[in-house]
Amino acid sequence: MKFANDFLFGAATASYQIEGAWNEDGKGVTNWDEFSKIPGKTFENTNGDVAVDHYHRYKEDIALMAEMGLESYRFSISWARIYPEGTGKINQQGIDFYNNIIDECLKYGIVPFITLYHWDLPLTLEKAGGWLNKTTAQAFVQYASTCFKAFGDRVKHFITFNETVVFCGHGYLEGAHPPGIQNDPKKYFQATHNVFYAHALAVLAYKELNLFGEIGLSNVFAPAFAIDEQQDNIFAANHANQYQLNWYYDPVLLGRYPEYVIERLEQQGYLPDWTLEELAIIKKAAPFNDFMGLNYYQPVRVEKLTGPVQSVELTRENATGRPGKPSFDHVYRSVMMDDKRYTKWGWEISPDGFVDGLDMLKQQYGQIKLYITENGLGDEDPIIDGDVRDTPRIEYISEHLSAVKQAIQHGVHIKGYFAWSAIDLLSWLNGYKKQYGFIYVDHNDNLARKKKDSFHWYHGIIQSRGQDL
Ligand code: BGP
Repeated sequence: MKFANDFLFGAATASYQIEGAWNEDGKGVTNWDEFSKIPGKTFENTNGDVAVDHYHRYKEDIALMAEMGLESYRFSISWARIYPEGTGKINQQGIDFYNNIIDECLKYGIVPFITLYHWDLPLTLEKAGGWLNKTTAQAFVQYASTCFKAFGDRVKHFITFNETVVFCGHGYLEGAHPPGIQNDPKKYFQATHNVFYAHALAVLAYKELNLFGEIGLSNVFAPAFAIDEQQDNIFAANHANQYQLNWYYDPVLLGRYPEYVIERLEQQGYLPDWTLEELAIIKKAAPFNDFMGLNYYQPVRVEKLTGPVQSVELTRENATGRPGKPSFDHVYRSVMMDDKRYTKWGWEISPDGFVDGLDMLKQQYGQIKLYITENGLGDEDPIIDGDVRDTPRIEYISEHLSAVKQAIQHGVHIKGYFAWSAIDLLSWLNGYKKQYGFIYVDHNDNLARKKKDSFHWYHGIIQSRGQDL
């Protein structure tokens, strides 16, 4: 089977991880500009001040993407370039920058796929309460509408938010992302609700403009599976899916929150403060949401917790993907299993979990339109005689594209695949050591770009529309 001609082969990046130029051309300061400079927060105290300098090298980077045959490029807009203070006055230089990126993509026939929020929040808004403050939702709609009007003539695919579970979870439970708060479930659930509300408002605002494009949201896709057939563990997996999956998919796709979670949050006193009007907006927007973006890296293997819970020290590793932590409510924990494969950072490699998860999603939500908006291998790539030999990445993407193929054959409606990432970039907490790109960036040689083995391989896959996978 070949992938259909309208299936998009793409790759993704995010503003903070790639652009640099953190204080240039009128850009405001963001939560990440501040947070990454607190000693010990990131690996080797790396930050995005320069990142891989895409801000100045975007022409070279997009030319390479075109050479690779990329059909679509998913990138994010830094809110603080458009509104340095989050709201108020627009910074024209920010609009110009993204217009240049879009036009450069279109020059090569690359479809621009825009994420509006990939975690870099203008610091002024963070200081005013960030996602706990409902005015942030209003500010987001203003910012989003400005982007729709400025770019919507040429951009036909908008993602409102990237991975709500991550920036809220890391922000209010693990304290690993800004605002760095630990163990505060009440705040965590409140922030998620404010984000769903902002998403719904943005969807409605977009549809009012009649721009004839599509809008959706990108969620983490980490389906939970029980480690064995035991009833307790099966219960734990269902519980995990309710909190980690349905809580994030239901409001966007169905316009309501899962009853199972609501009941428990009510008992525990963690129910967000929401108004009937906000719930009505979420409901109204759901039918207008055009697609769901899935960021799949790994499934979760879960085990029911019994007896007293041993507290696990939060490390950068287990806060960012390595299994081992108990859930916030101490119902289950994620585990590593002897018969599974893992990356150097302890993330499970499971194309089968991908197919099973996609089948489960179809069962629950029907044939909704999906894009795989992230998938890829974080690795330390070997350089042999000057060439970047990233064979494990080729294997990883090959296996996962085959999984996508299988799912399509099962009737799952997937319209595109975006590898993470187009080019090596800054990993939020893991610096430059953890690489994901098809294009290597040499930090010892003025950030020179170099094509990896996977660059040529992906080119071939796109050319043949994945026929040989
Ligand atoms: C996703 C984020 C990306 C990217 C990726 C890899 O959660 O959307 O921005 O960072 O994960 O994560 P990491 O860099 O931690 O390996």
